[in-house]
Amino acid sequence: MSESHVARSHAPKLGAAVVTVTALVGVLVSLGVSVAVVAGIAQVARSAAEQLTATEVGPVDHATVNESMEILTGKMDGHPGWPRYTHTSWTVREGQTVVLRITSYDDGTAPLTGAQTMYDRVQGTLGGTETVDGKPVSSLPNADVAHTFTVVGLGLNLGIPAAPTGGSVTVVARFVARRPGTFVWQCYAPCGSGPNSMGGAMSTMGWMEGTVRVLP
Ligand SMILES: [Cu+2]
Repeated sequence: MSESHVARSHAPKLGAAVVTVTALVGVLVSLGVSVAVVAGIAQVARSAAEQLTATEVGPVDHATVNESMEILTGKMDGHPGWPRYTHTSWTVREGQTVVLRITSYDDGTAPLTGAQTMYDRVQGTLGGTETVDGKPVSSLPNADVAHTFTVVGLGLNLGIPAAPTGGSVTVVARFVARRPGTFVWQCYAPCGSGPNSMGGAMSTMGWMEGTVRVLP
């Protein structure tokens, strides 16, 4: 059962509570209880209702949340030939604007091949762009691609270019998680080992794949 369903199913109860308080206030006033005391009771009832709402429905979304990932080289993570994303699993709320910052230290390229060349285009972000070291782009030259951050279930695709040797490159993108669920993200650039460079890090959870959880 989704949380929004929980919230909805509690709404009538909350409404009933407010009606009850209003009725009670009317009775107390007619009994001659001071207006100040009645106002106090109403205030307590209201803040209890607000607390209930805050606990059960959760914070109102449309807020902006920040998520930061890094891409380490195989040398940096102790597994030569195995580049790795950090912070591979994270959770946001449906409707939140996510500012995703990916800093890569990997200077190797892994140009996309075949049908996967479509992943050199930025997709699913606000404005259809990402920034690369502050410069907005809507796609990357395929030869520059080192990794992608691709969440098929959310229609999101970011390209990560190779970093300058000994330095880093930072990609920032904004997107709204519009569907609740748990979505696997993957890198689609052939940055792994073995046949077609699709083994090793490319096929290992916590290296070039992970999950994005979107709470309803
Ligand atoms: Cu990769």
